[in-house]
Order: sequence, then C-alpha cells, then structure tokens
Amino acid sequence: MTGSPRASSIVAVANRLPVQRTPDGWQLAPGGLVTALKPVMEARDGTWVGWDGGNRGAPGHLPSMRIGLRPIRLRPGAVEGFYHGFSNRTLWPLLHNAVERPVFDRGWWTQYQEVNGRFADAAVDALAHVDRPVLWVQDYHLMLVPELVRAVRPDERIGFFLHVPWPAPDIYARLPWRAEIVRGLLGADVVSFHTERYRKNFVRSCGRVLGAEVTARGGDLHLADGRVVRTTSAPISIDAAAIRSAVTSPSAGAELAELRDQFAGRTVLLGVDRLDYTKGIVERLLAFEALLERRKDLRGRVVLVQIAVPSRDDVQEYRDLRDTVERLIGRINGRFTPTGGDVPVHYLYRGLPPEQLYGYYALADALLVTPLIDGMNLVAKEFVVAQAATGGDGVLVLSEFTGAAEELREAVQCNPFDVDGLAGRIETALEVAAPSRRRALRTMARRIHRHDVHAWLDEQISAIEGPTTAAS
Ligand code: ADQ
Repeated sequence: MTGSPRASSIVAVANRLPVQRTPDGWQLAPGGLVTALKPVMEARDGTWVGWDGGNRGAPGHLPSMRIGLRPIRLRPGAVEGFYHGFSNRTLWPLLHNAVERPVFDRGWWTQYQEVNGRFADAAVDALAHVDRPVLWVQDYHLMLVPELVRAVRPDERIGFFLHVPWPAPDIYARLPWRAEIVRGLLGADVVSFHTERYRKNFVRSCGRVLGAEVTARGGDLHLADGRVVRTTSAPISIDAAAIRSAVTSPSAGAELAELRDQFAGRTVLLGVDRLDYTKGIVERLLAFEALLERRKDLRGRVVLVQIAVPSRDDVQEYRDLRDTVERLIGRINGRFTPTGGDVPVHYLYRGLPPEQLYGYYALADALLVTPLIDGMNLVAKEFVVAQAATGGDGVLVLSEFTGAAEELREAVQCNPFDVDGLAGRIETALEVAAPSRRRALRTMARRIHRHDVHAWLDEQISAIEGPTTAAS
C-alpha cells in the first residue's frame, strides 16, 4: 500500500524519537519497528513526535531520512514523575499482572497528565501541517493522548497500539486513575493489542470501570456520545527477511564459527533479554541450577549463556534484580564449575550488535524464553528465523505467559513459576529428536515470514484509516 494514491500522511507519536545521538552525530535508532516504519513514513510525508531522551539538539529531520521529527524536551522533574515514576513504576508493573507491586503516587499522575498534554499539543500541531493525516499513538506512556487530541480535532483518524499486556479487570481496577486512563484510550478510533486475551481484558476493564458509559458489541465499544471504538488483536512481528539475510552474511558466519569453537563439545542454552523482572531470568537460573543438581551427567556438558541488556537501572526494583541475578550466577558457577574447567553460566551484561546476537541465536541448542508475563517477546521470533535460516535444529522453550506463545505453538511450552517443572521442560527440549526440532522450526519460521512486521504495519495503518478513507 506504500505510495498508493489514497495514502494518507502518518503522524506517529511514541515516547522516544526514532533517532539517537552517537559519536558521529544523530542517527536512526536500531530496532524492528523503526526500520519497518521508515519506508512507510517516508512515502507518506510522515512526522514523528517523541521525547528527545534528554539529549539536547535533536534535529527536525535527518539527512538520511525523509521523516519530520518533533522533539519534546522534558524538565528533569517531569522525566522523574512521567517516565521513571508513573510509566515505569506504576503502569509497567500494573499492566504486567502486578508481578511487582505497582506504586501509586498522585504527584507522578499529575506529571503523566501534563506530559501527555505536551505530546498531544505537538501531535495536534503536526496534524495541522499534513494532508489527510492519521495519528498513530504507541504504548503505555501515552494513553491519554488519543482523548486529548480528539478534544481538539474531533474528526481525526486516531489509532493506538499497546506493546505490553492488558491485565485482567480485577488487577487493572486497582489503579486509582483507572477511569481516566481508559477514557484516554477511547479517544482513538482503533485500540490494538498483541493478543485476543489482552483485547478481551481491555473490553472487560472498560465495562468494569466505566459502567453504562460503554457497551461492548463484538469487537466494538459503543460510547454514550455515539462514537464507536474498534478493538483489535494484532500480534507484532519482526523484519524476518532482514534477519535471514543478516544471519547468513559472511560476518555473522565468522561470528558463529568463533562461537562454535569456544563452546565445542557442549550443549548451549541461551537467554537474551532486557534485564527486567517480567522476563523470568531468576526462575530460568533456578531451573538451570535444579537441572545441574539432578543430572550429574550434564555437568560440564551444558552451558547457559545469559545475555542481558541493562535496563532502567535508575529504578530500585531493577537494581535489586541485577543483584539477585548476579548473586545466583555466582552461586551456580561456584557450585558447578569443574576444577580447571569452564563456568556453567556465561553472563554478558550488555546489548550486543546484531551480527553477534545472531551468531548466538544460530549457535544455541535451545533458547529459553521464560517471562512471567510478556506482551509478545520478539527474541523468540528472531531465534526461530535465525535458526531456520542457518539450517539449525535448536529448540525454543517458551513461556505460556508470552504473547508469542499464541502463535509459536510448536515450541516446548513452559510455566516459569514452576521451577522444577521448567527444569523438566528444558530436559525434554534437549531430548526432542532432530527431525521434529527442524519441522517445528520450519513451521514457525514460515508463519513469521508470512506475517512479518511489514504485514503488521500495513494492517495497523489500514485499520486506522478505516472504511471511510478507503472509499475516498
Ligand atoms: P521488550 O520488553 O524490550 O519489548 P522484546 O520483544 O523481547 O522485549 O524485544 C527486545 C528487543 O531487544 C529484541 O529485538 C532483541 O533483539 C533486542 N535485544 C534483547 N536483548 C538484547 C541484547 N542483549 N543485545 C542486543 N539486543 C537485544 C516490548 C514488550 C514486548 C514486545 C515488544 C514489541 O515488552 O513484549 O514484544 O515491546 O512490541
């Protein structure tokens, strides 16, 4: 649909701009969503509204990119309340089934409202400068923006996509500002989630907190003022073709050869995550320890490589998690490193450049994706595509509490809350015969290639444009 005559302009609003400051100046930030959006935004006179992340001098555009940028500057107090506070310590844990206790702080809420107002003002301004625009708002940081924009531009087409789960109504209802948040979202024409479960949770939460203000009919929510809001489930995906070509490139091949050398003769289990308490890293380590305890024959023959990208380390819960993870790894390595031998847990506390990360994906005999809850989990999809592209036979062990589990049904599913059971699932995974592993990988990879991030994006934009735009 890119460049079609009926194409409308896109104004995207996200917490962060799609650019980052590097020693060589401002550059496009890495990441599947940004890469996928770039050509579509360029073809449609796109504008991106986002926080500059505290880096002064964010440009209005990049020479390498025909997308307008509208940087939002925030004072330190606003960053504290809106971002570290309400977004990361209230909404993030709440929307992740309260696996950590959400903190409710009225001051943070005030900052969240103010900053959402700033984003909405910038969006309204951007909308006024383009033809036939659609507004596409991303994620939990900006849930009030749809309603705020609707109040000023009632006829605009507005979509919202939530990248994280929506919890059961009983959990959502704990939020003191629960009605304000859902009213904010209902300013959109379309509100989308990764899975049917999250979508239904949202619809039920609206009923629970708004009562007679909304009526659910099918996937639609009918509001008292006559507006109809569509809800959809639209699982996000990855740029599968790009990963396939990167993982089969000579530099990734060289990386893989080196890793094979390093881990020769050992079965490699892999974990790749942001260091976040939702990702089940502690449970994974405990399960690995339990496995080494009960299977003496595996000691010295199996290794866990845990790659963890630092995340939100200005938040206490994240610093505590890092301490726990590092203490546990120390304990496991202390207990099970053979005299004169290599450690059973390799721990890399950093982000890796793509070719290195893909080398690990291609190397691993099993990827352990064990979140306690996760909106989708793109790492699982990246692994499947990388393995299939390199003719691997790695097994995906996948938590049933990830959005990805609904699509990747051929994975070895697990319940990470059951640590002994998880150890058993890892054991099972290692025993699956090679032909079945290959079959499972191929089936899952085909599904991901068919529904890649470009397909997802097309669906999202068409849904926001709605039937009226299509007819014009
Ligand atoms: P995240 O919680 O950040 O995203 P995820 O979907 O797994 O989780 O995406 C992580 C991305 O970071 C992947 O593309 C991965 O390659 C990259 N990454 C992870 N560890 C890395 C490392 N050590 N080095 C380099 N890169 C690394 C949120 C939600 C998810 C949802 C996505 C997209 O929490 O549930 O899938 O948004 O909607």
